[in-house]
Amino acid sequence: MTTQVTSPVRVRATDAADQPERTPELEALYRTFEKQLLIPLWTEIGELMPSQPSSKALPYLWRWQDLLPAAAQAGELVPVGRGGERRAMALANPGLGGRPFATPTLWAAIQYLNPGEDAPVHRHTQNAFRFVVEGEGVWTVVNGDPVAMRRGDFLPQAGWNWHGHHNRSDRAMAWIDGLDIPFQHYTEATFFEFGPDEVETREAPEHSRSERLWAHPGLRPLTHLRPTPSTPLLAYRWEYTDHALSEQLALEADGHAVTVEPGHAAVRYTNPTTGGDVLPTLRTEFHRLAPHTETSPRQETGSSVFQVFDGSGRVTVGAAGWTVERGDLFVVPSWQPLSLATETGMDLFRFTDAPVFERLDLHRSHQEGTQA
Ligand code: GTQ
Ligand code: FE2
Repeated sequence: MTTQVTSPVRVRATDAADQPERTPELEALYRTFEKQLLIPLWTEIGELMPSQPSSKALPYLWRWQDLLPAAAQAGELVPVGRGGERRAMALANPGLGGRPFATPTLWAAIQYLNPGEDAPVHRHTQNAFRFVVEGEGVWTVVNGDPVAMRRGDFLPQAGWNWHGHHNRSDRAMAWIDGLDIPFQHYTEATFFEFGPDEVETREAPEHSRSERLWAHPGLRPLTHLRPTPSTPLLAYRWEYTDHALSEQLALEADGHAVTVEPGHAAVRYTNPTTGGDVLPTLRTEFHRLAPHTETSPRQETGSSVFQVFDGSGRVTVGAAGWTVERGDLFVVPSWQPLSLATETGMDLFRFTDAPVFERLDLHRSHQEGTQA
């Protein structure tokens, strides 16, 4: 008995320039290539080496008013516990073949925890953060340090730290998770470990130990002078982000050129030990548009996910466009021009894979009307 092994390799039919004539002899050669698992460059080059980035990911919008009820329904039907680990529902970009990936490198999910529930302790090499668009009552416990989560807070959590979440309130809470799961998946270099099933919940302090040590601008503990690749600060509180942005716009109104462009204030969350990005693979920022502001189109290599935190506006990504409001999430694929416009004013949280691209010298950006 013989087993028929079909080669997974196909020489692509292409209408690219400079292809040899498809004679019977050439077709036979291509079948020989396929049997030997060979693919010629000349049929692939257009796809593999395009003149500029052409992302498979599509611009796409998920509305909070649809996400939240679906997450709440999962809260009724799906227990959270060991094995499944998290009641998290990932945004699956329609261009990425049904994988739970928002972009080729970024994971974005809505996570939901009922009153009294624990998301069990684990650790993984994937870098993560939480961002809270509404609600409170969950403490995320990172290496035994309980960190309260409230609206507007940004909570980074570097790879390989133990973490679990506990809802100590009498109301369910939802938030978004951002991770580098897709990027790390391609690296085939990831590790994962289970910790205790229950989250340590004796303490529920207003401020985590990490904030008590690190949340003092410009002040570095003399016991911690060595730079670390990820931020040691586990919570960036809304009151500081809000104040930094309103002060930028106030300074602009006083005639100081401190904004990214007129009416557009922005801050980046940084690692206080380096001044660089909070996590080795993830960049996170917060943008505030004053009322009646329109940004000029900007394109960048690498991809982004945005969440509207407040206000409303109009988003244009390449050929796509949406009217957006609080909680809505949208994806900007590599090199697609993005512009934002608002009448009421709009606050947006953003995360990107830029640190990876910068470190590999693959980062490029272009903004209309500038040289940068
Ligand atoms: O909360 O620890 O959305 O490990 C995906 C993987 C959340 C988490 C996610 C995770 C977590
Ligand atoms: Fe996790």
